[in-house]
Amino acid sequence: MYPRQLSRNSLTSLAAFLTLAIFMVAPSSLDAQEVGSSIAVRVARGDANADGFLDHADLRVMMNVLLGTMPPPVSKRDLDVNRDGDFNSRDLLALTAELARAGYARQRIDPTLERAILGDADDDGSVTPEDVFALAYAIAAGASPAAPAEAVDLNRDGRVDEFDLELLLLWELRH
Ligand SMILES: [Ca+2]
Ligand SMILES: [Ca+2]
Ligand SMILES: [Ca+2]
Repeated sequence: MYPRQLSRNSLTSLAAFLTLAIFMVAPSSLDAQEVGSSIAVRVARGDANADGFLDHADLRVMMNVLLGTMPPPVSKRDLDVNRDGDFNSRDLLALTAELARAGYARQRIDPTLERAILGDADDDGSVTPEDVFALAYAIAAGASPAAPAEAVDLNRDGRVDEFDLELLLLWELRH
């Protein structure tokens, strides 16, 4: 979904644009030390429509995301039902099996507590310039990045938006 190789030039251009943007909005507050630190996150595997339940509606959402007819409404972690670090047709099969195991009854989700790294938007285990791009692409596409929302909501206002992107970029520029 994202370009695998990102040039220095495109990062510099994005940095210049966002630095300008930062001067045009009220600065958000963030203890920049926190970016890169490990935090606990709630992950709801398979609850693709984020309604707190596992059922056929989630299968439909996952199928549409796989077909590219809708952006992922939740974090890729939430879609990674078989926990292999990726989201693909195997997760659709894993969710189908899970629904069958429960006799196709609607199940309430009990999210498992997992760890994530603050600012690691592409969820690869470290905070790098590629995370700025991953977050920028996700916000522009109206989709969720690979990381759980708690890991990229850097100003903790309950939304993942351009303010969080600015904070991540500022952190990247300082490191
Ligand atoms: Ca659901
Ligand atoms: Ca998977
Ligand atoms: Ca936010």
